[in-house]
Amino acid sequence: MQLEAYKISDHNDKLQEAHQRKLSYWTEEVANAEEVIKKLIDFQIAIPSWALGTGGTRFGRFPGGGEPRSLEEKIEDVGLLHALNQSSGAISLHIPWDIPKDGEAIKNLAASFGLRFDAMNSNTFQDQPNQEHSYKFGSLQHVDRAVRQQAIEHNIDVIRHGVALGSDSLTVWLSDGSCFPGQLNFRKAFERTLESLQEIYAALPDNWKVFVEYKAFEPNFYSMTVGDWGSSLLFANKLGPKAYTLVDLGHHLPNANIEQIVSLLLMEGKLGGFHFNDSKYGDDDLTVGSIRPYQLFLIFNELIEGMDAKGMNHATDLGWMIDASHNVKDPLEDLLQSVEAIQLAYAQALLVDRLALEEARNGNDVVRAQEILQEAYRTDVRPLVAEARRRAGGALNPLTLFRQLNIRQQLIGERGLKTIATGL
Ligand code: AOS
Ligand code: ZN
Ligand code: ZN
Repeated sequence: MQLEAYKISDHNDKLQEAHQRKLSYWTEEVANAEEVIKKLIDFQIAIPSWALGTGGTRFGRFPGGGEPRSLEEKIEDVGLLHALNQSSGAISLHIPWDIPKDGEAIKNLAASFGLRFDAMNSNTFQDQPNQEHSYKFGSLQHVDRAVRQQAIEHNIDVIRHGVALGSDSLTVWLSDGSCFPGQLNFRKAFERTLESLQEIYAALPDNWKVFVEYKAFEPNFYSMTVGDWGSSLLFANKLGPKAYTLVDLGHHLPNANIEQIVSLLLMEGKLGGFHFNDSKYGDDDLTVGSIRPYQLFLIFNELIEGMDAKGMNHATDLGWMIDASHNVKDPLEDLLQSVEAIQLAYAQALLVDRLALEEARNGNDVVRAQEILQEAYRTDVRPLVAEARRRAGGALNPLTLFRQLNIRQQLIGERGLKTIATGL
């Protein structure tokens, strides 16, 4: 389904007066409000194709209704999100879950919704029907050359699909590792993985990047071959200038200082992209900003500081993606919340008085430094984010409009109550 523009303008007209009242504080009192609005308009967050259906755990899955049954319907769903918030202008595909039958047609369909293709994701963590070799004991790290070769070829295939769609990056997340002490020679597993990644790297087109995603545990519970930012950075450095580290917020051991990791990776020019989500215990894939919003703000604070120090473009120089799994919420509602949470943290971080912060640091004024950060974090930037959406043609309140228009019920009407999207 397509969302007609008049539905958004009707909604905005009804909310305009109240919105204008809240916004006037910004436009009248705050010097850089216009700049923040412009940056928010440019900032797009890619939606993962695998988050459009209901997720599950190994204990079960409770599907919702009207889930997308095909790649075309996934694109349609992201198109709906983008129409509502004008900030979800890209989709990230996972192969083989999303193999396009006709690349050109899929590209055109996405373009008709104003969408482009963000990073392509390979999958060597599951066995597919008719697959010759199993990934039970790893893929790029496997002791058997034939298994490694199969996984390498799969990644190269994913690049090919991405080229046809106009994507320019590949995310490699490996579940490779070991479950028990003694199972694996860590050094040899690293070396085999590096060799395999080098073959994939060699197949990258000139303008492409490869993102090496790390994860502390799961599905392997004793060691992960790309287990932390240190090992990911080692791989990225050894591979070359087109290789970067990808930070998934849920992939750290408890209480890791992710903002510091981000700062150092940017310093090294090796931060490539993000998977946004939130967690309480592990890779919980909860809605970004729902558990630790202050941490999210601190991460954005370092992102802006580090990107500005390198003259990077906030909107285009890193891959911004969501990676979440919605077990109990409507996936589309959750994704609207996620995008908003990211925009709020970004806007708050743009408000940080960086000169004053530097001055406080140089004077060892710890209290003032904390106050400067918290001043920005405690500011209600929702009117700014809403204004950016309105100016771009989106809804002042996307979630409210999604519900008022009964979009989920309409999707159920079109697709049925018992549909299952491909993915986890
Ligand atoms: C797995 O934990 C990772 O976050 C990957 O990014 C993975 O490819 C994605 O979550 C889909 O399963
Ligand atoms: Zn991820
Ligand atoms: Zn994950």
